[in-house]
Amino acid sequence: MKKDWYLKPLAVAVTTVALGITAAQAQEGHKDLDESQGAYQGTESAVDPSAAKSVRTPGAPDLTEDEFEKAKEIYFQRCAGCHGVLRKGATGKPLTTDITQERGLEYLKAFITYGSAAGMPNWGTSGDLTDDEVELMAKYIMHEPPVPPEFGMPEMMDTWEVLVAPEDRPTEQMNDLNLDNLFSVTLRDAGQVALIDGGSKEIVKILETGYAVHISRMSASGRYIFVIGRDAKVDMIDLWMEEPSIVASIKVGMEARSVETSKYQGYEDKYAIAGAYWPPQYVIMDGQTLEPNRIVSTRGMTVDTQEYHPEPRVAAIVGSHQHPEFIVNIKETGKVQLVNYEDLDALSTVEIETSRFLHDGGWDASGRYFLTAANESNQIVVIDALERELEEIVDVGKIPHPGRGANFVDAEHGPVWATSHLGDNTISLIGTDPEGHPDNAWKVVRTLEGQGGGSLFIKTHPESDNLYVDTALNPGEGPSQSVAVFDINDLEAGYEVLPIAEWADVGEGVKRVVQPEYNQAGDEVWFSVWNTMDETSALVVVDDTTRELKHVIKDERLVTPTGKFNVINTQKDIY
Ligand code: DHE
Repeated sequence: MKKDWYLKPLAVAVTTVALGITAAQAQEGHKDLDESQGAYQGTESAVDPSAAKSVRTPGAPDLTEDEFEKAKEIYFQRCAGCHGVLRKGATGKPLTTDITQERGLEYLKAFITYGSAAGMPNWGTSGDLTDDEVELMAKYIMHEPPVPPEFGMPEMMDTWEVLVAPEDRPTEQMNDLNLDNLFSVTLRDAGQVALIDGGSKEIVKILETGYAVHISRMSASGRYIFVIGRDAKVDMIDLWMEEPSIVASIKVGMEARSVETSKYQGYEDKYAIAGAYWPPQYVIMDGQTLEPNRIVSTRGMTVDTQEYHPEPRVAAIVGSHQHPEFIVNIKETGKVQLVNYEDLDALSTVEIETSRFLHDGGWDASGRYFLTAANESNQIVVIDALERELEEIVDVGKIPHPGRGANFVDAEHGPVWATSHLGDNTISLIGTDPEGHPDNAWKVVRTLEGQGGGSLFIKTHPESDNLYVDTALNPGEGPSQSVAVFDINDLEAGYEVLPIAEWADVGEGVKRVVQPEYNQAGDEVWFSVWNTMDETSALVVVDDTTRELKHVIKDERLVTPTGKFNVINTQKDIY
């Protein structure tokens, strides 16, 4: 298999059709594929394939040890992100042996070769896998999945490092950086973050973090950046050091996506929490040293059929401002846990049944309601963090993917929170003001038409009149290399397209434009022009007032930039 798996846009198949289509249909290929979803492929799982034990399965074609090992590696690299390590399914359909053996080798080969009409990539016809590899994978998924080992306290303690003890850290900021306007930029395939000064646009420092680093989150104080890699490595960066530096690190599992700190008054930064995909668990740590304190498994029953799920992965986590608790999304079971951290020896948790396949989300403008995508359910779940209950489940477009969403005032409908979608071109605006606009609360009050499917992130800012929507995973070069921008005061006028990748002028490559992020003042919007590792990427800064190009940050160290996190906007949940 070509070793250029990272060249493909990172993503996870956002939907797959039931495995009910016939082999002939699969042979059809996916002519009507909404290719934005096809572009959204499983990224390499951070689970080390060699860690999983091999298991032989009756009813499956024989494989040599070497073949099984090779297939296992391909599966962890290409498939686990969608189908789960145990192949129970999530954003990708289940691939358990009762299904795969019933479908048979020829069907599976066709399905892997041609993909599906709604998101399973065409691994064969795209050239990603050779015919032999396709056959190998078809045979492999007819075997029982190997189960990676658990990762508990002993393993975590082995990885836990305090590089600078709290008592040895500065008591005041030792550099003259404007920390409020600093950006932490994910350099995904480099496994690094770049700290970039929002004023000078200079790279202040590049820090080594976890493998396929994913997101950055801020401490309540705004002093520390917490970065998590897909390998579940959490790095804590102290921005007050003479040079911002990593002061503590830990691995909380073998694969993870989310990290947060305690935000409730009196508990600010007392605790940190990280959520893992494998093993499915979250870990509460000391907020100053990352010392692991409590590990909680998320295995349990799904909200719909109440069936046991062995791999309910932890998706978005936010720190409540209403109670001393973390709000934890559990993807496959569809449960939101409110984890009260007042007494870690007697952890009290409210488990709210919502909708399956929870993913990302953010606060409404008041900071009371947490709106989060149940993306494979085409819904937005609204949690009332004050009353600690489910407020509403709102049907929206196909596969909502809001990032943290966008809060603004719709001239006609009042305060709204918006999400765009992976599976269609719509943008759903949900009323968020039950006091002032009770008739609009927790309903889609307006639906806008964007450039196309494949949208990952939407953003605005209290100082801005603009709403930016990316279409990073749209199959068309046009939409994937540009962004749409709406005038919040005239939404029905439609959008203007900004040719961001063209402005970056980086030459060849996929050049996906991803994730708008404002600066502190809210008068600049930064975009990543996310190219493949061996091509040139860039960050493009747009003047929010004129919507014109203001600056391009090009530097060979900017390898596959994706998420960008402005310190004050991330710290204060401004979006
Ligand atoms: Fe992300 C947020 C999971 C692929 C860039 N991503 C999140 C969150 C989750 C998640 C659960 C919310 C974290 C939180 O708020 O605590 N992401 C996943 C996946 O499972 C998925 C689909 C596939 C995978 O195998 O990882 C995936 N994500 C991607 C990408 O391919 C992206 C586009 C590029 C990259 O860097 O990997 C990507 N994800 C992001 C970004 C955020 C994010 C930039 C934070 C958005 C924000 O504004 O907070």
